[in-house]
Amino acid sequence: MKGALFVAGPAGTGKSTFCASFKDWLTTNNMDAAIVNLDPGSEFIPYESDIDIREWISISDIMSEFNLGPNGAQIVASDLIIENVDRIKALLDELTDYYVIFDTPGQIELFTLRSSSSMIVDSLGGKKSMLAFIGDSIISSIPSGYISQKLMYASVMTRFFKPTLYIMNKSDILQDDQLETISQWDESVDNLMDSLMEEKVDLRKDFFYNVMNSFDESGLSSKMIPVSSKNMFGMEDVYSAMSLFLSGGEDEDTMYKDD
Ligand SMILES: Nc1nc2c(ncn2[C@@H]2O[C@H](COP(=O)(O)OP(=O)(O)O)[C@@H](O)[C@H]2O)c(=O)[nH]1
Ligand SMILES: [Mg+2]
Repeated sequence: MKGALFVAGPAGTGKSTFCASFKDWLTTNNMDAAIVNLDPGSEFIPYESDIDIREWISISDIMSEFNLGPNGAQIVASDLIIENVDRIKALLDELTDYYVIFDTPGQIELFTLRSSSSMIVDSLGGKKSMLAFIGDSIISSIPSGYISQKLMYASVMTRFFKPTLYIMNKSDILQDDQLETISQWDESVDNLMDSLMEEKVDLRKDFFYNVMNSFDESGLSSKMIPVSSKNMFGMEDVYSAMSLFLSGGEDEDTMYKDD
């Protein structure tokens, strides 16, 4: 495997669509790429998976076996993924020169909050693992939505402690001036705070200023990469950011150390 990209994010932001488009972009550019579907609960996926967890885990079987509703079954299913790791690894061993993209469960907490997930990432991707957080452009176009998603991104980083790209998907839905405003928020916390105060006039600013400023100061956070999985916009930027890490540009041993 050349690299392992685990794609996480809130429901409906376009994780699965991004997986499909990024694989297409890689193969169109003469690279070998494969998708592993790690979402046992997905009913429809917009790609042909190379490895699919649904071959071994079925939500409806879990519901009847454990007498659970769909939500409880999704939680049990996420924890059962770990039991199939050796099978998946055996199949991954055949994908020597491949970039492998892992699609994760629809609801972000099913992946981010389960302790089994970081074991899954470590055993399947090892040192070549990184994550892509997929945020939604429409949510990001309002300051409080932008901040909420950045905090979710931080929760993914906290849990996995791996290099994590911040991808803003569905940028095709926004007007150019909206995209420009969001990129100004990404560049400068002062710009973001000015807009936030306009949205929420009675807000105490210090907390948000300090939280958002810490992203910049720590250097841990990746700059936002605007993407459209619908029209392939931004895929090359995702590849460049991924390559930078894989080629040692972002050294995984030092990136998260406080030195
Ligand atoms: N306009 C637009 N829609 C998108 C894009 N990516 C995904 N979608 C749509 O968003 C919805 C949710 O996508 P899906 O990939 O299933 O999201 P997931 O739950 O995060 O895996 C679907 O209707 C997709 O067609 C995009 O870049 N642009
Ligand atoms: Mg999905």
